[in-house]
Amino acid sequence: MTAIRTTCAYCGVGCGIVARPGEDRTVAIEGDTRHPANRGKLCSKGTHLGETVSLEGRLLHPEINGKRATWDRAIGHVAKRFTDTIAKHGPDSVAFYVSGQLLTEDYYVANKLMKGFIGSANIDTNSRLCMSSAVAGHLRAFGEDIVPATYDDLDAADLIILVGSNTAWCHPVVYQRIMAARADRGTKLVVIDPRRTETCEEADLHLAIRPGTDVALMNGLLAHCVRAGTVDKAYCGRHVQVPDGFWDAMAEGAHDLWSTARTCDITPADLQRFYDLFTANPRTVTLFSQGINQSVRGTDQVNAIINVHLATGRIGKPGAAPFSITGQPNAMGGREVGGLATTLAAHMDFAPENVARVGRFWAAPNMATKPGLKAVDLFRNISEGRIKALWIMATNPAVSMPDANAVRDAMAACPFVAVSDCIADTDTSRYAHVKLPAAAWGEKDGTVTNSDRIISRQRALFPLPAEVKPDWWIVTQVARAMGWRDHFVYERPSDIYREHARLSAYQNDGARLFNLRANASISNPAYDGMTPWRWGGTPFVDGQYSTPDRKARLLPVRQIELPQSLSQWPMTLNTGRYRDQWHTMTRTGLSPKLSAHRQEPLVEIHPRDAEALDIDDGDLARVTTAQGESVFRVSLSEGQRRGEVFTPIHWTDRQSTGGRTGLLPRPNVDPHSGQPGFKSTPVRVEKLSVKWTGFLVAHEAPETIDAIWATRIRVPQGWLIEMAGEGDPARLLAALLPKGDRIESSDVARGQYRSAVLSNGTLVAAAYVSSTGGLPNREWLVAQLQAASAASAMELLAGRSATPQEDRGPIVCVCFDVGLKTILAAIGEKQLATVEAVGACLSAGTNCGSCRPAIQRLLKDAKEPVHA
Ligand SMILES: Nc1nc2c(c(=O)[nH]1)N[C@H]1C(S)=C(S)[C@@H](COP(=O)(O)OP(=O)(O)OC[C@H]3O[C@@H](n4cnc5c(=O)[nH]c(N)nc54)[C@H](O)[C@@H]3O)O[C@H]1N2
Ligand SMILES: Nc1nc2c(c(=O)[nH]1)N[C@H]1C(S)=C(S)[C@@H](COP(=O)(O)OP(=O)(O)OC[C@H]3O[C@@H](n4cnc5c(=O)[nH]c(N)nc54)[C@H](O)[C@@H]3O)O[C@H]1N2
Ligand code: SF4
Ligand SMILES: [Mo]
Repeated sequence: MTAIRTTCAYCGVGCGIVARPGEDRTVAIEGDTRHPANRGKLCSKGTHLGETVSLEGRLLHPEINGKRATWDRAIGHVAKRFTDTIAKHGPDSVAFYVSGQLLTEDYYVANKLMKGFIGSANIDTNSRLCMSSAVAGHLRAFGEDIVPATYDDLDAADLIILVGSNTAWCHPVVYQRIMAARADRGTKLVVIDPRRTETCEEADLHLAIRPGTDVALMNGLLAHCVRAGTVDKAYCGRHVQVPDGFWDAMAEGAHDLWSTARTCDITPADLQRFYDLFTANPRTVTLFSQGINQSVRGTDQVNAIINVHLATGRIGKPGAAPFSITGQPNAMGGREVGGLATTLAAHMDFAPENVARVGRFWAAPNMATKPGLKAVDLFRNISEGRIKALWIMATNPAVSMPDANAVRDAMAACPFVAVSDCIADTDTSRYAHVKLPAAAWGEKDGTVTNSDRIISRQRALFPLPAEVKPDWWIVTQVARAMGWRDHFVYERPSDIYREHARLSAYQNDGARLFNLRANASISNPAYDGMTPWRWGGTPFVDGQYSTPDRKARLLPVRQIELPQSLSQWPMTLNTGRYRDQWHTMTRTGLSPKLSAHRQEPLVEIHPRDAEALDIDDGDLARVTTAQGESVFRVSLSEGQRRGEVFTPIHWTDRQSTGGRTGLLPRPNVDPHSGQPGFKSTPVRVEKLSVKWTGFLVAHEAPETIDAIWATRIRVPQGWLIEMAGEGDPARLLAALLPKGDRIESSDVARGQYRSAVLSNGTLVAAAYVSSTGGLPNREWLVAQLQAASAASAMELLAGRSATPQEDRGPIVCVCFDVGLKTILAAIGEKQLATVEAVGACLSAGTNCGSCRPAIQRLLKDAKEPVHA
C-alpha cells in the first residue's frame, strides 16, 4: 500500500494524514507526524475517516429533474438557465451559495465566475454562518482579515483563554496541544462558556457567564487593565489609533468589578481571579469561536476581545494574540479567495481601484462593483422572488440555515436550483432541479488553508467513481458553456492555484499581507509535492497593520441591554456540536464508531428547570420557538445554566423526525457581519407524553415508521432506530419488520410487544415496544445483527443473553469501545485516580484521545458522587 500525504476532511485544525488506500476503497489512516498542525495526532473523526469513504449513498451521476442525464446535458442545462435568467432579469437575479468545505481551487473559480463574469457579488458561503463576525472584526481593527496567531503561540503562551469555544469537542487536536503545553509548562487555562462543557474539565477557571455578556466581560477586563497599569501605553501610542473618549468610557461605573460580575452573572471572586491571571501573564492567547461569532452582537464581541489585546500590546509577539479559530477545513481558503459576498478576491474589497485591478487581472467583462447579499438576505430574496436561479455547492442550507423551514420554502419557490454534492439524498438536494455529482474527500485534489494559515494539499486516494467530477471542473465547464471559454481554461487544480497565487501578488505593494508570491509560478511537480507551509509569517510583529496609517484601531463597543424573557418563550435555546458528528451527518453519520458516542439528539436542561416542567431524564420533550418545533430526548445536566437549553445541530430529515435543531433558531443577524445569532433563541420546552416508546435494530432501515418520533443511527451492519408513538404497537410491529421467520411475544397487560425476524438462522431485525418503559439493552441486540448464528428465540425476545453480560453503558471511548459503566466500575474497583491510570487499565483514551476530558469528568464524578 502506498502512503499518500493528505489533509483531514473535517475541521479547521487541518490535521495532516498519511493514508494508505487498499482494495475496494478501503483505506488505513494515520496522523502525519511531519504535519505542523497535528504532528501525528488525530481526533476520533479523523481516525475513523476510513468508515466514511464507501460509495454508500453517493451521488454518482448527474440528474435533471430526478432523471439521470449526461454531463453535457446537465452542464448545458445549468448554463442555459443561468444565462436566460441573467438576460431577462439582470445579473443580480442569480446566486451561488457555497462552502468552506470546497477546496481553494473550487472556491476560486466559483468566485471568479460570479464576480468577474456574471457580474454580481451574489455569492455567499456557509462561512457567513461561521466566522463572518471574526472577518468583520478583523477588518475593523486591523484593516485586513488577518488571524494574527498560530498554533505555535499556544505552545508559547502562559495563559490561554477559550471564549465561546468547545475546543475539546470541536478542535480536539488543538485542545490536546493545549493540554500538552499545560503539562510541559503549566500554562493557565480559562474557559468562558455559559455551559460547563468537557472543555472546562481541565481549566483553572470556568466562567459560566450569562450568554450574550462577553462584551461586558471584556470591557470589564480592559477597565481592570487600565486600573492595574497593564495597558501598554507605548504600544498604543505607536501602533494603535484610539478614538476620542475611549479611555473615559472605560472608567465608567459599568465596568467596575461588581457591575461586571453582576451583568455577567458570575461571582466577583471568580472575576477577580480572571483579572489576576490576565495581569500576571502577558503571554496570553484568547481563542474564540462560535459562542462569540454566532451572535447578533458578534462583531462587537470580536472587537471587545481584540481591544484587550491591542491595548495591552499582546499581539504580534510569541504566545500573545487574539485567535479566531476556523471551523471548516477550508474556511480560511475561502476568505483568501474572497468567497464571501462582502469581499472581492485575494483580501481585496469593492473599492473602485480593487474592482479595476481584479478586473484587469481576470480580463473580466462584467465586474461586480458592490457587495452581494449575505446568506440570510440571500435566501430572503429568493423567497421574495428577486433571485430566480440558485446554485448550491457543498453545503446543506435546508438544515444549517436559521429558520430552516423558511429556507426550504424559498428553495421550493425558486424557479431553478442546482445542487453540487457528493451525497445523493440530502435535505437540500430534495429541492434541486439539477444534481451535480461532486468528488468527495478521498477523491479531491487541491489545497486547503487551516486555522493558522497553513496551506496543505488534499490528495486523491481513489479514482473518481462513476461519473463523479471535482467541483472546480463542474464550475469551469458551466462557465465555458456560458460563453467564457477562454477565461476558464484549466486542466488541473495547479493551473488554478497558480492563478490564485498570482492574483494575491498582483500589484500588491505590501498593503495586503495575503500574498502567495512564492507560489505564483509553482510547477506542476512542485504543486504535487507541496509540503504544508504557512503564509504571512508572524503578522503585525512590527506593529504595522493593513490600514492606511498602518495603525490598528480600538473600537468603542458597548454591552447592550439583554432582552427580558417573555412568558410565551421563557427559556433560551443554545445550539452547537457533538464530539463525533460533523454538521448534517452526511458523512460521519455513515460511521458506526462515530455514531456510538451520542445515539440520539438530546435537549440538555438543568435538573431544576426540568423539575419545574415535570420532565424527567429520558423523557421526550417538545422544543418550540417562533420559527418551529421539534422533539428531543431529555438529558438532565447540571452543566447547563438555569433558563437555558442546548440542542445539537446534526440531525436532519434523513435521520430523524425529531431532533431537528435547524428549524428552531431565529434568523436575526449581526448588523456588521450578517452572521446569525444561532446561540440564543427564545424557546419553550414541554414534556411530550406518548403511549409507547421502543426501538428497532435492523439490517435495513424501513422507509416509513408510523411513530410520532423516530431517529436512527448507524450501527455495525445495520441501524438502530429509537421510536415513540401513539398508535397500536402490534400494528406498528407488523408493518415495521421485514418478511422472514418471525418470532413474537406480547404482554398486553404490561404493554410489552416484542418481535424478531430471522433469515437463514441469523437475525435480520428485532423491535421492542413498551408502554410502561423498561426496554432491553440495545447493545446486546445490536451485536446480534453481526452474529453468525442467531441467539435462541427466548433470548432474542427477552432482549438479552441467557448468560449475564456486562452492561457497558454509553460508549465513551469509540476507538476501543469502552463504555461509561465499565470505566466507572474500574475507577471504583481498582482505585484509579488519573486518566492515564484508566488508559493503562482499559486502553480508553490512549488512541485518539478525544474522550480524555470525558474520562476526567468520570474521575471527578467518582470522587464527588453527589455531583450529577
Ligand atoms: N465534532 C465537531 N467538530 C467540529 C464541527 C462539527 O460539526 N463537529 N464543526 C466545525 C465548525 S464548522 C465549527 S464553526 C466549529 C465550531 O466550534 P465551537 O464554536 O467550539 O462549537 P459550538 O458547539 O458551536 O459552540 C461553542 C460554544 O459556544 C458557547 N456559547 C453559547 N453562547 C455563548 C455566549 O454568549 N458566550 C460565550 N462565551 N459562549 C457561548 C456554547 O455553549 C458552546 O459550548 O467546530 C468545528 N469542529
Ligand atoms: N443552529 C445552528 N446552526 C448552525 C450552526 C450552529 O452552531 N447552530 N453552525 C453553522 C456553521 S458554523 C456551519 S459551518 C454550518 C455548516 O452547515 P452545512 O455546510 O450545511 O453542513 P454540512 O453537513 O457540512 O454540509 C456540507 C454538504 O456538502 C457535501 N459535501 C462534502 N464535501 C463536498 C465536496 O467536496 N463537494 C461538494 N460539492 N459537496 C460536498 C456534504 O455531503 C453535505 O451535504 O452550519 C451552521 N448552522
Ligand atoms: S482535529 Fe480531528 S476533525 Fe479536526 S482536522 Fe484534526 S483529525 Fe480532523
Ligand atoms: Mo462553521
